[in-house]
Amino acid sequence: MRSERLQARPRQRRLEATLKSGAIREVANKELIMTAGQPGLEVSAPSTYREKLFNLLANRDPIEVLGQTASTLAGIVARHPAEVLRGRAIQEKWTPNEIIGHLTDSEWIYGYRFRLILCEDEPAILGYRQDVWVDSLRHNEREPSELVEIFQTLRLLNLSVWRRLSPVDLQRSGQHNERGEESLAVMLQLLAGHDLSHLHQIRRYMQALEAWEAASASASGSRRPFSSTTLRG
Ligand code: NI
Repeated sequence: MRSERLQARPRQRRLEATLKSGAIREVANKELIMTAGQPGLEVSAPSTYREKLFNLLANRDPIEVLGQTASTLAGIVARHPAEVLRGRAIQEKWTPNEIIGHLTDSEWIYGYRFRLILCEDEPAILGYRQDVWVDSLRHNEREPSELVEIFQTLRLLNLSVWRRLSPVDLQRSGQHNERGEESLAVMLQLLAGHDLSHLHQIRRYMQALEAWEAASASASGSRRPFSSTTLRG
C-alpha cells in the first residue's frame, strides 16, 4: 500500500503540473466539459432543463437507468486515480469527484422529495443551492470510492421505493418553488436524465484530459505520463 503511494507521487506531480498549467483549459472549453449540470442549467429556464434531461433519457426505462449508475460510477473510480478525479480543469467548475458528491446530495434531496409527494398532499418542494452544498460538504476532500459507496447505498434505498410505486402513485405531484407542479412520473424521468447528464460530463472530462495528455506526449516525444488504461474511460 505504502509502496503504491510512493510510486504514485511522480504521476501526481505531473498531473498537478498539467492542471496548473492551464493548458487543458482550452481543450476543456472547446469540449464544453464541466458545464452541463452547473448552476445556470439547473436554476434557470425550467422548461429547457426538463427538455434537456428528457432528451438524454429518450426512450430508456428510468428505473433501469437509475439501477446502473452506481456501478458505472464505481467503474470510473476504479479506473482513475483519486488525484485525477479531484483535478479542477476550470476554476469555478466542479471536479469529477465533486460531481459524484453532487449526485449523492441529489439522491438525498430526491429521496426526501418523492417521499413527501407520496405521503403528503401537494407538498411544497424547495430548490437547494447545489454549489453551496458541494463546497460546504467539502466533497472534493473525500475519497471518490467512499462517495460512490454512499451514493450506492442511498440509491438502493430509494430504488426500493421507486420500484414499488403504482401508476396511480406516479400521478401524485408536489409544487416545486422554481419548476411549478411536478409529478412523481416526471421526477423519476428527471432523476434518470440527471444521472446521465452528469455521467456524460465526467466522461467528457476524462476524454479531454486523455486527449490533452496524448497531444502533449506526442509533441514532446516523451513517454505519456499516464498509461492508456489509466485514463481510458
Ligand atoms: Ni446536477
